[in-house]
Formats: sequence, C-alpha cells, structure tokens
Amino acid sequence: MVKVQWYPGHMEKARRQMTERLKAVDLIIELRDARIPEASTNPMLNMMAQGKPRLIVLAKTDMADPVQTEKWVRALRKDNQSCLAVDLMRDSSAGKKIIREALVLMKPKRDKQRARGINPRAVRAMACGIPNVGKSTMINRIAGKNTVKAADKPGVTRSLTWIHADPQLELLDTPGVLWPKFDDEMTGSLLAALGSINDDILDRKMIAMDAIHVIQDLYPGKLEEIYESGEVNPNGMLKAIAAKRRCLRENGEADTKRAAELFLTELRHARLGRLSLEHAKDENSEENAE
Ligand SMILES: Nc1nc2c(ncn2[C@@H]2O[C@H](COP(=O)(O)OP(=O)(O)OP(=O)(O)O)[C@@H](O)[C@H]2O)c(=O)[nH]1
Ligand SMILES: [Mg+2]
Repeated sequence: MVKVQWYPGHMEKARRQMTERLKAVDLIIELRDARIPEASTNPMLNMMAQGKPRLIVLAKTDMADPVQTEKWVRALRKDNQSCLAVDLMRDSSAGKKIIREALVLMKPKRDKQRARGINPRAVRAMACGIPNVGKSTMINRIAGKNTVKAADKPGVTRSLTWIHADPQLELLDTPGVLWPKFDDEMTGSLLAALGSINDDILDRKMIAMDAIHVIQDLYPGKLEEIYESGEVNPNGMLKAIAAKRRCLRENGEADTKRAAELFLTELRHARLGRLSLEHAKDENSEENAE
C-alpha cells in the first residue's frame, strides 16, 4: 500500500482560523464524500468542534453505490447524529433539504429565544471537510448562484468567507483541511484515489493499484466486466487497462503509468459505475458473529 500525506502550511493556517471563527458559529456542517464516509472525516474536527451541533452531509451520492449510501446514513444517524445524503449537482432540492435540517437542529435554541421575545437571527453554519468534497458547491447551491469558486481539484478555497446564502442560513466557506497523520495508509490512498489530495505529489500508479485492490474486494467481477480481463493482480490489471484503453508505448509495451492516470480519471468521475470504496458494516453483523 502506498503512503501519502498532505498537510501543507495553508491547511494548518486554515485549521487555526476555523477554530477561532467557531465562536461565532451555531452549527457545523461537515461534508463527507459518500463513497468514503469514514476516510473522509477529519478526526481533528472532534477536537475543534467545541460541542457545537453537527450536521453530516454525504455529498456526491450520485457517484456512490446507493445501497451503501442508505446503509451509511442509517449507521451515521445512530446516537441522534443528523445526517443527509445529497447530490449537489443534479438534485435541485438539495439546498432546501440542508436548510431544513439546519433549522431542525437549531430549533430548541431558537424556540427558547422566541419564548424570551427575541426574534432569532439567521443560523450561522461553518461548512467544513476534506479538500474537493463539495463545500463551495453546496454553498452555491443553497445561495442559488455561484458566489464562491468551486472546481474539480483540491485546494481551491483558500480563505474563510461568510456567505449570506439564505435569509435563514449564513454559511462560512472554508478551505479543505486534512490532518497531519492518517491512522492507516488506506485512508490516504482512498482520499488520493478520489481526488482530495494534490495529484502532483502522488505516485498515481500506486494509488490506482490500491484502488483496483479495493474494488476487486468490494465489487468482484466489476473490473473484469469493464476491462475484459480476469487479472487478479493489480499490476496485471493495469496492464489489461492499458491494452483495453490503448495506452501503449512506441515499442508496443503497456504504458501502465498512463493507464493508471486514465483509470483514476474514470474512477473519480464514476465512469466505472456507482461505486463506494468503503462499505458500511451490516447492522446485524455483531449478532451474526455471536
Ligand atoms: N457528481 C458530483 N460532483 C460534485 C458534487 N458536489 C460537488 N461536486 C464537484 O466536486 C468538485 C469540487 O467541488 P468544490 O465545491 O470546489 O469542493 P470544495 O470542498 O469546496 O473544495 P476545496 O475548496 O478545494 O476544499 C467540483 O467539480 C464540483 O462540481 C456532487 O454532489 N456530485
Ligand atoms: Mg471550496
């Protein structure tokens, strides 16, 4: 497995600024990638959160395995945690769903204010999460226009900006933040495979091979169906991808580096189908194990 780590100075700076700004925040909206709901949660957030209510938004559900997304939402909603799964690109009601959930979460506080004769102001929420997960896209979706820059590469947002997205909801856009050390190497590899780590620092062939390994494990037969090769070895599969996608060097040999880049592009844009690279535990698995 490949070891990746990406925690540049601008992320540490953003982490500090986010901690400072939390005082003025009512609610944290934590965006995660629906395809990797565990690898895409920042463990530093629990320390930073200062007991603020949290709404987990699983973004990019249009690219995730719907069966898995449903399982993840159920698992995450345990212990009264709020969680929504949304397609921020095509679901025109995604913004409304998020506003509604934010207001539900803040209802007890706002009801108390009303009882004291205070008219509650708009809810102030901080949008946070790993790079490239869809924070700025969510804000634009809620605002109904492109107010902040969003693009398909990690590290687009560089400063913290308040947006009056809706009369009832103000949103703080923040830069994507990772953390100094991943607990296990697979976390880094999954984040890299789905585009949350700067590509320039990556060994894309290794990342692709890790992803191939995961897909072969979770979706047996899937890659065979697409690339027409029963190769089980990830390096062998890369050669098969090179052949199928005509990534060949001048001497006719498989260009596995180029095949890896192509494979990652296909994976990131769900051209291999709707795949979740982390599967939720079966709800009854503990009982079954006994
Ligand atoms: N298919 C799909 N793409 C999405 C969704 N949400 C966001 N995207 C895409 O993901 C890419 C990154 O979106 P951004 O909103 O810039 O992500 P960010 O979290 O603000 O990223 P940083 O500012 O770099 O941390 C863009 O190309 C979006 O179009 C979604 O629900 N589905
Ligand atoms: Mg952004």
